[in-house]
Amino acid sequence: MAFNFIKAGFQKVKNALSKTRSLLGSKLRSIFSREMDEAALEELEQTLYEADLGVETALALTDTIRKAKRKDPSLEGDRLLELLSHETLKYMTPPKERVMTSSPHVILIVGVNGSGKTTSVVKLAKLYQSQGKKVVVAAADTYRAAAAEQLEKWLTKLGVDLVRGSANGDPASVTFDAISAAKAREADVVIVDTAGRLQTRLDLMKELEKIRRVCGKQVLDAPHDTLLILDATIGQNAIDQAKVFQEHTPLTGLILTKLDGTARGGIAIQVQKVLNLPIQYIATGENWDDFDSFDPELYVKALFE
Ligand SMILES: Nc1nc2c(ncn2[C@@H]2O[C@H](COP(=O)(O)OP(=O)(O)OP(=O)(O)O)[C@@H](O)[C@H]2O)c(=O)[nH]1
Ligand SMILES: [Mg+2]
Repeated sequence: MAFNFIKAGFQKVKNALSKTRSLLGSKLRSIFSREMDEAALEELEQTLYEADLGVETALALTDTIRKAKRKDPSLEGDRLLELLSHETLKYMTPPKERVMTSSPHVILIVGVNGSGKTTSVVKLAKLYQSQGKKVVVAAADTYRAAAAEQLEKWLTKLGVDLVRGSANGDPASVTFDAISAAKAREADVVIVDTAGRLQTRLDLMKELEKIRRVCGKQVLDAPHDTLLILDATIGQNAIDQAKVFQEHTPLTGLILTKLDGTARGGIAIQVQKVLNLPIQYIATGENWDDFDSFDPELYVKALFE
């Protein structure tokens, strides 16, 4: 049973990463099937770089292979590829185990426009619901009327409660109302969907601060999680965005979205190394079920196999 579950999870990650796998995986197989000379090592470094693992990581990993081969020239491709996976895993942070001690547990979802916040809110609500948790969602993106409607449509289908405010209302007050409702209904989790904001807009960053303060007034230590949504298809930009968000808002983790749409899935590795934040979830498609807890081991295996 457990084994089948792991196998199914692995298959899903593999499918989602098919674009990365066809680029990275096939190149790696070709490199590691040849004699590992300096030309092959250079190609390895270039390939890792192209898959968005980052310059430093690409260099460091290549150097590890170079040294291993120098130490033991009889090492074959399979063993070297295994070593590469093993070393890559060292850059990954497993997601934080979340023990929900507060009632309700408040999760704030932030990110730039179009990164996949609202979609991820719905997927996350479904995930918690499937674990038997009562969820309330706050439609704190009050800038676009369509935002709350999009949430309402999906959450009604799921049977998850949504708290909406008036159009152009104050996102902090919607958040306040949603947490009040969650307390009254004895909900376990509140997920707050916020408007897309460019990390360079100071006024919008201040607005986030206000939303956070309101959460803290309602529930001790809330928001318990502040998850930044990063679109994997924008590569290096995602990292730059995250750095600026991190300066303004304390983040607890990341959700990496649209992994199905990129051949540069190595970004997951670079993101963790540079930002020192765990990836909590990955989104791998537009369907509700294209969403999973991040498993570094499965991820690396899917990348390199
Ligand atoms: N292929 C793919 N598409 C996704 C994924 N996540 C989100 N999308 C799509 O990306 C688009 C934007 O998603 P939203 O969830 O509306 O993004 P948002 O961050 O809420 O956008 P704003 O509220 O406008 O800032 C939609 O067309 C989604 O279907 C994913 O993991 N894979
Ligand atoms: Mg949205």
